[in-house]
Amino acid sequence: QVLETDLEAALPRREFELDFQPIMNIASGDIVGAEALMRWRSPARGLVAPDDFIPAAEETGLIVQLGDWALRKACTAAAGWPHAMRIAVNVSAVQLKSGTFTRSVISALAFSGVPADRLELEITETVLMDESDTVLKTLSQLRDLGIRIALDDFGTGYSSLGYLRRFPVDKIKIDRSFIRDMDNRDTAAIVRTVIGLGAQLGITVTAEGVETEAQLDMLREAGCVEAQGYLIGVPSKAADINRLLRSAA
Ligand code: G
Ligand code: G
Ligand code: G
Ligand code: MN
Ligand code: NA
Repeated sequence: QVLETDLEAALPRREFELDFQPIMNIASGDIVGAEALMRWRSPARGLVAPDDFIPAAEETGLIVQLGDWALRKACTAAAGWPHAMRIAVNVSAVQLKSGTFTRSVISALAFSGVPADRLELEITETVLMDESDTVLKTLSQLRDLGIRIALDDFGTGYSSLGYLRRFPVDKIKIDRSFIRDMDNRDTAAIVRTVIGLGAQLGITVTAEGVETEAQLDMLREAGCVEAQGYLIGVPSKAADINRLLRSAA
């Protein structure tokens, strides 16, 4: 069976799930929110990771519907969290180009009752590489609503610095490949430089893929604001993250 065909059927069959991974403020040690991560529980294929189905969903356009579902689901989950906790949701370039995305976001916030300033949308550089005015206009509208925009997988794309000038973001998430190799002197220097850049620009920097105390110590010394990764917490079911956030508040 072709992946695309299975994917189309998966949405009405309710085969998609969201897991949530906690994000920690390094200085205080407080959990400040969580990122929603999509999974596809396919009867034929087992549990499918987003890297293996998001590209196909983008090609067929299904990502627009699927993304709307994820946004609504994530905001609904966050509505039950303590009030300071933020919810981060990944957004595809295809969603931003659809021209209906701002409406979807407003609808998800209204439906869930979550205030705009608790929602963070994670985009990648490919989103900003797009020349289309729709994308930049949509991002500006979202920011005007008080929603935060995070640049995901930072450092893995092209000319990251140019995009920072092209569109003002609220947060940079340093890709986990850099954190993994931080015992390398040059990689550590790059990480420290990005953290310094964030501080200079007034942009929150989050380190992804933090797995060891040694990595966390280096990030703390460098002044990194937030950390996410297996050391802080693995992606978990809504009920488990709810419990964690409540005990953390
Ligand atoms: O039951 P649940 O809270 O998961 O559903 C929330 C809404 O999202 C329902 O109205 C459901 O029809 C819709 N929905 C669409 N696709 C999916 C999916 O893949 N999984 C789940 N759980 N709900 C989906
Ligand atoms: O959870 P995992 O490490 O397998 O996620 C891999 C990548 O898939 C993440 O880096 C993220 O960018 C992407 N991803 C996860 N959930 C979503 C989602 O809901 N929408 C989009 N567009 N991408 C997602
Ligand atoms: O949005 P993004 O592509 O950055 O999604 C984060 C991905 O990284 C998710 O698929 C998640 O499962 C994965 N991840 C989260 N924490 C860790 C970690 O500490 N180590 C590794 N190797 N992967 C992680
Ligand atoms: Mn992400
Ligand atoms: Na990332």
